[in-house]
Amino acid sequence: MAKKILVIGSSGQIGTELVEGLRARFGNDNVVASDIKEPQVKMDGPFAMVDAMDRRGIERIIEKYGINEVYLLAALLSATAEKDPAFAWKLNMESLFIVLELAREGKLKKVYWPSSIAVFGPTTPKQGTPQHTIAEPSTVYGISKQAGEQWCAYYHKRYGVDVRSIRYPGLIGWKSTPGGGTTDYAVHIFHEALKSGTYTSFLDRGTQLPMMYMPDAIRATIDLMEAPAEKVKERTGYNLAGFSFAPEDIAAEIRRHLPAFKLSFAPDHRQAIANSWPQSIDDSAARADWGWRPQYDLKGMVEDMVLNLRRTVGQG
Ligand code: AKB
Repeated sequence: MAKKILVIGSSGQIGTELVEGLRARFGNDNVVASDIKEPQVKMDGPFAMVDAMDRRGIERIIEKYGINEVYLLAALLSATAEKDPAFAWKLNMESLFIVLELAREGKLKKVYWPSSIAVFGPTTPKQGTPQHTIAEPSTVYGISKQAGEQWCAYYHKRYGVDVRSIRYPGLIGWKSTPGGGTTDYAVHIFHEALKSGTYTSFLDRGTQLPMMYMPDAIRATIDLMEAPAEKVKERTGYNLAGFSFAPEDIAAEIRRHLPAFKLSFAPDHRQAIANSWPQSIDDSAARADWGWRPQYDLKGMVEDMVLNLRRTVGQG
C-alpha cells in the first residue's frame, strides 16, 4: 500500500522542516500538511486547515487523501504551557488520544508523536541521563509528555498500535522559528547576532542544555518511523543526543563568524524550567536499536546556521 502521510501541526518549528523532509523522501503529493495556522514558508503539496482536537476534521482528511500514517506535532511547548496549564493539558492529551484511537480502530498504520527531555525533572540524573531513569517532571508540558509516552506504550502493548516517539532536546534550525519553548534562545541568538550584533539571553550563564541541529532531528524522526517494527523496542520515547552547551558557549562559537557579537544575560521564568532539565543525554538505546548517529556538533551547527541565515536574511 502506498504511503500517505498526514502531518498535524505542520506550521510549527519541527513541522515546517519535517514536511519538507518527508516530501523529499516520499513525494509532495504523498504528504499532507495541516495546521490551524498558515505555513511559515511556501510549500509544494497539499495543505488542510484543521484543529488537532477536531476528530471529525482529521477523519475527513484521512478519508479524502487515503492517509495511513500520522505525525502529530501540535502542542503547547514548555514556556507557553505554563501560562495556561489547563489548555496545554487539553491540547497535548486530546490530540494524542484522537490519533491513538484512530490507529486502534485500524484507520492508521503508524503514528509518530514527539516527546521531549521535559519528561525529566529535578530528581533525574543531570549528566548522561539514561533512557530509563527517574522522571518526575515539574512543568505541565513535561507532565503531558510523560503521560503521553505512557499512553503510547499502553496502546502499543494493549492494542498493537505502532506508535513511535523521540524525546527531543532543544532544536535549532534556520528554516523555521520556534514558538514557546525554553530552548528557543538558541535560535533567537542567531537572528539577533546577525541583525543587531547583540543578544540578551533569558537563560543565565552556565545553563547547559542538550540541543540538536534540525537536519539531525528530521533524519532521526524519519529513520525511526522507517525502522522495522521489531527494532523499535522503546514504545515510550527514545532519548536522543546531539550536543550540549550553555549560552556563553554558543556565543563563543558565533563570535568565530561575527567577532563583535555581544551576549548579556537577563534570566526570566524560563530559568527554573531549564534548571529542572538534564544537561546531557545518554542515547545508547536509539543507537543500538535503530542505528541513530548525530552528524552535527556545536561547531558544525553554528557554521551552517550562520551561512544559511546570512544567505536568507542577508545580514551580518
Ligand atoms: C521546549 O523548550 O519546550 C522544547 C523542548 C525541549 O521540548 N524545545
